[in-house]
Amino acid sequence: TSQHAIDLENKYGAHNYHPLPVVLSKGEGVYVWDVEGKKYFDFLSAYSAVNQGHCHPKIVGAMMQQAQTLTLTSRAFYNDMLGKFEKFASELFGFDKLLPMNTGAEAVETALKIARKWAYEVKGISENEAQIVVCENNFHGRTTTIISFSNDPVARKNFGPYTNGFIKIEYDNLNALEETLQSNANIAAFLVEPIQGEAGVYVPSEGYLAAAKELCAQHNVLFVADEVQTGIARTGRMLAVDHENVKPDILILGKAVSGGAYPVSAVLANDAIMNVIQPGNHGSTYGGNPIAAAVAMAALEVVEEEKLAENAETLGRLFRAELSEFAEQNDLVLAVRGKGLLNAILINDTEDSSTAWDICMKLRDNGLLAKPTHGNIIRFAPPLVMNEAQLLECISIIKTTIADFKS
Ligand code: IF1
Repeated sequence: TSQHAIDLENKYGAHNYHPLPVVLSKGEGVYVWDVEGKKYFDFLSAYSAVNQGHCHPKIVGAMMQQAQTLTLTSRAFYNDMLGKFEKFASELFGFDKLLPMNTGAEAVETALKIARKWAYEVKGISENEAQIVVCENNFHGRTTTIISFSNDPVARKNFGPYTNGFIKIEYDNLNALEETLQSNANIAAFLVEPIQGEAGVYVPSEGYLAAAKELCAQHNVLFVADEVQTGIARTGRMLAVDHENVKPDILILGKAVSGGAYPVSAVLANDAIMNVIQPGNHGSTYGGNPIAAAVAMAALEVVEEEKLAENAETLGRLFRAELSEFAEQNDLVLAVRGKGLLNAILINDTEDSSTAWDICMKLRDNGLLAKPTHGNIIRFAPPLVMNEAQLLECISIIKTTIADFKS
């Protein structure tokens, strides 16, 4: 039963999460089922890892075939799948080279290392002086270096001493970026999320990313886009930076690169940057393994074959139109915001309230799974394989649940 599974995790698992009390045992497309057999719409998609839908047959098929053939060689030897994946993804995203890792945080770490090495060896910054500009309220993962430049006390506190070399500026503030780049000659890179996920699906002003990229170019600073959550069609384009025709100097991908089937992440850059990495500088036992390569190629093909970016764009517009209209008549919902199928609603309560959580519990009872980010924001991010009829059913569940909600 559900309770048994929850008890097991509570007793034997570290308490590093606070899950919604639902125990899932099966998934297919936009649906998941709990151990009692109740069916739900998944409106989290494993934080946008499952953009292609649960257990996509093409992705699972590629994984099973590769799993029966060759799973891991380490990078001490070549394997016959990695190069194919590197070529496929480099051409798809328009870069010379790709460096494969496993998780999003590792890919962010990789990008930071590349940016620093580039700063010393190409830009000519003195040893140990390089700075990386990041944004307030960022989320880039949970390693010691990454939390060093987080400003979330829960993610950071008592994990010090912290890694140096980061300058924090306000997100969506071009003046702050320009002033920082002008006043400091030791800046290697600007690391940014095209939409801030954990901050509550915070979409920057139109033109921000393009102007930020231009400022970076003027100052010989690398523009590094963390598309771990926003990438792979989630926001209505293959990459969120595509909305502003921005080409990052370094692109960080994770999550849906594998469609949720396997941990795969990647960093892409052109030779002038990527070639600073030489044997021994960086790596990972599992990074670029044959299963990862086969799964990622299949997962990226699905995005193109099933036109998931176009679908996310169309359904996202429908979702926001319907929910903003609802927000006007309902006191509990203040606003809806987002891009493509990465959206959030703002609840009329304080950040430390439990209202968003309580609404998510009711949504669960009504067959839709979503998770709050902060006490007053609910993120809505279904798999991109959803169709219009399914989305309309979900919108109806969300409206009814909130209209009936009493705190
Ligand atoms: C958790 C948030 C989402 C990310 C960006 C790197 C990573 C992430 C932009 C690291 C990871 C996750 C991890 C997850 C919660 C989640 C999240 F709410 F915390 F912000 F998606 F919105 N860059 N995001 O969003 O990737 O190492 O996890 O593979 O449980 O911590 P990872």
